[in-house]
Amino acid sequence: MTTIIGNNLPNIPWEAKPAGSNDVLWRYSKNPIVNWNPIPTASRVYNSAVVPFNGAFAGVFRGDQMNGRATLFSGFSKDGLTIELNPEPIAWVDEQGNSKPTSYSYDPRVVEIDGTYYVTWCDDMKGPSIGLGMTKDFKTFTRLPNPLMPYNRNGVLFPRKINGKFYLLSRPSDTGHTPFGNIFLSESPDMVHWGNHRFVMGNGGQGWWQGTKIGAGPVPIETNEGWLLFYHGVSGTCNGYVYSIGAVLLDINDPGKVLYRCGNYLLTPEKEYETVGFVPNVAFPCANLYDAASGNIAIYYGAADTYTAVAFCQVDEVIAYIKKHNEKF
Ligand code: BMA
Repeated sequence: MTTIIGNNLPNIPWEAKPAGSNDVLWRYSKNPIVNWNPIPTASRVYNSAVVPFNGAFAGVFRGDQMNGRATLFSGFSKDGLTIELNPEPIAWVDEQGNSKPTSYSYDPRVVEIDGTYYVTWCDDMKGPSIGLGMTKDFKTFTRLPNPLMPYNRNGVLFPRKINGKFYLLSRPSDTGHTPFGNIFLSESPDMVHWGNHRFVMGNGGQGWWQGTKIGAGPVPIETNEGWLLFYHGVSGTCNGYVYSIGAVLLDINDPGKVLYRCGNYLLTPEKEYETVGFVPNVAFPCANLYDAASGNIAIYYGAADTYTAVAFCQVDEVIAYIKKHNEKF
């Protein structure tokens, strides 16, 4: 039996699989949870990073402002489904407390490590790069040194040190809508100096849904079988990119090692809120919540670069599915 190694959080969003459904990852029936123009300062809030906070939930959210530029907003939620967004973008400070704004910022991930919430995002460092910051209260946000050189996106930290080091997944890129992309791993003793960079996994295989590029999604979930990582895979159709959600199991002590990788996607754009919007055909996962006792997992994903949506799965079932459809790349 697969078990999640982590906290029991019976209050995470959850909905049982609809009768008759064959989905391993099934959508929340009331999707989307964030609609067009949720706050006066952002027309679309979608790639969203929600975490447990003080018995409820908090998060960092990508919001596209009225000038079209992406920035990050904080927010809180009692139930993980109704999000109260702060209409003022996050006002980053440096470690001395001086204002240190970003020029643009998008695709946040948030992870709690030893009582500190670390935020990673796509930051502008003369081009896209990984931004790193921290908060304790989701009110004051402090920037830390950019961990990697440009150009890079989809920085995702592991939720604890492994062999005494912090671990960061990332996806080196170019300056635009990168037509390639593999997932790499870096490690650090102190969140400042990153090295021992390694290739983890690449695009391609038999799965056309991940033929063009891939990028890590939510923070990996620790299980007794390995790290469960959901990620996005992109196919390049004649009508543009299509973003689907896939999953892989990484070795617990050496997360650069792939144990099982699912050849099938778990969710691909299908519903109207995924196929119609600012950028059609995008399902982009940025966060997951879990309850260790029940094995229930809720995934937050951006839909069509317009909406925030939620989907559910069960750890046993999803890992069995990954193994069943394991593909050697
Ligand atoms: C990526 C990022 C994401 C976005 C996706 C699909 O490059 O910009 O924020 O969801 O493209 O447009």
